[in-house]
Amino acid sequence: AIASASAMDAGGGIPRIVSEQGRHELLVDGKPFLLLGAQVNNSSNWPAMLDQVWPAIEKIQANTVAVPIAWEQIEPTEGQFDFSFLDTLLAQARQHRVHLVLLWFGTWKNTGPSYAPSWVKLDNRRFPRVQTRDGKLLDSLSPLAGATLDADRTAFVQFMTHLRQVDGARHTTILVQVENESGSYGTDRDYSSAANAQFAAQVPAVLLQASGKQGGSWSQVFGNDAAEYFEAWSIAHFIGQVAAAGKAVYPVPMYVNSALRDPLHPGPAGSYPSGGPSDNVMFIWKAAAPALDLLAPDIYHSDDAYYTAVLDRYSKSDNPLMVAETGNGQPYARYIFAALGRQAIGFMPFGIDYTGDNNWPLGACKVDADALEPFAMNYRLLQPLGGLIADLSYAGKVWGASEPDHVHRQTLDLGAWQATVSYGLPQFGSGTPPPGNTPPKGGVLIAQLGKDEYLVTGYFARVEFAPGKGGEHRHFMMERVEEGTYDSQGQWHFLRRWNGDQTDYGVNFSDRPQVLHVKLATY
Ligand code: N0T
Repeated sequence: AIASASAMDAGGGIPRIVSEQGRHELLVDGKPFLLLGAQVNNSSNWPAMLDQVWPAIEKIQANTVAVPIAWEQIEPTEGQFDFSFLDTLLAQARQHRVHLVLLWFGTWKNTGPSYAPSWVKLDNRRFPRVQTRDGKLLDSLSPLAGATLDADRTAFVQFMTHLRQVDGARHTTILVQVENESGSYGTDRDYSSAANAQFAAQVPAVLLQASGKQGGSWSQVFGNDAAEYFEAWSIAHFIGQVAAAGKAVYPVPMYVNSALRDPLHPGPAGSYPSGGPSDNVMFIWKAAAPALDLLAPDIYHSDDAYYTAVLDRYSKSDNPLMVAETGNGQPYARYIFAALGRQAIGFMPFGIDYTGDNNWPLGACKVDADALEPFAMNYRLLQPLGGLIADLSYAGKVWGASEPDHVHRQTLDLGAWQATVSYGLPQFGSGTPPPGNTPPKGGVLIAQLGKDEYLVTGYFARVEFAPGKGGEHRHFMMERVEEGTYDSQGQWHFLRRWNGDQTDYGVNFSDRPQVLHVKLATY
């Protein structure tokens, strides 16, 4: 007998992102889900490579793996589709009990069409490229070419149709990324004659409304920003239509990723991919591409000021934060705590497999078990707490801190209480200023469980509590500190109480995956 679709259904409906009061949550099979992910290298999207993927995924203990699905791979000849890799990938992901994020490498892959089939990327007449101001051809397809949109959208719809058929009842796939790092390097916009004509025309009403501007041409409305805003609108409109057509078939959450502009010292558009979802044009993407659930950063600078500024820019009431890519080197691992403290629904280091490929200096120069251990530690600690953290985050009750490069003490304002986080101190004794860890690697996560009661966890850090604003005059104590574990049902199991040397100098986290319930009080 053939199992009916409903008998196979994992329940809870298609994965989705819900938002309320400017906060967000990812639901998988109806349950809150914290995406602890890993993205494979670009060329690991072939069946023969998967044997070198799974050991790395097991090592890092990711619950989700992001893998490219390339246009050239599914439609090598126009109109003829081949989903054999997707089928193999789904079967193996299920065997390994992980979810998938599928990355649609189509018109844009790091701004270029390298993943488009030859019949696309060799036919510049049918699928024109972006032109610079002085007529130079860039290796980036124009977002204004209707033929390109049609071809990409057709392929994407075939992909989503197949995905619904093979995964619609199982929900192994929880997110789809539409294109990869769109935009163009080396120009602020397309200067082809088609583009120039549209640039001289009126700014679309939806965008005027979103930006609170009076009508006019792009230059009239947006002045010096006009070229970049026009390009962002054009690309977002293209990708938004691809996403919408895919969602009409199978509405899993969809997102785009950004090759960032420096949040603190942005150069001119074109030094970063102009028109991509950089932080300054997020409002344009929101208006032009409502089918996208979120815009996500790819963070390859480990400097803490840069990293946390990016997290702030992409964590918004209208944009759930998800770190779509980050370096797989040691300095990046700790930032999962800062990301979760800013309501992240997911975190994915890039280049996680044992193919021998690496992207040094963006990530580790050798991707092996030792390199992955800092990420594995985090996932080991956080995986059992995932659903709880996702839920408490949705209620606005999660705080996080990652060790900065040169500052060794931070405070977190929890409202009624404040937490001071120090790095590099021994477990025992007080009075010395924290020297920081060498290299920086500390992180702390705090979640409110009830009145005066908090879940506290982390690595390589000391946490000390005190009354919050207005309560400074009161005598403080930790009434009770329990260490325990969460089982797969989210049930808390008491292990022991911490007291004496283990609480006299705050609570001190080492390299052990320890989870505390801390009850705070005054007398
Ligand atoms: C990323 C990845 C992959 C510090 C790089 C980052 C991935 C793509 N691109 O390994 O190619 O598919 O999304 C671009 C970073 C630019 C340089 C940052 C300077």
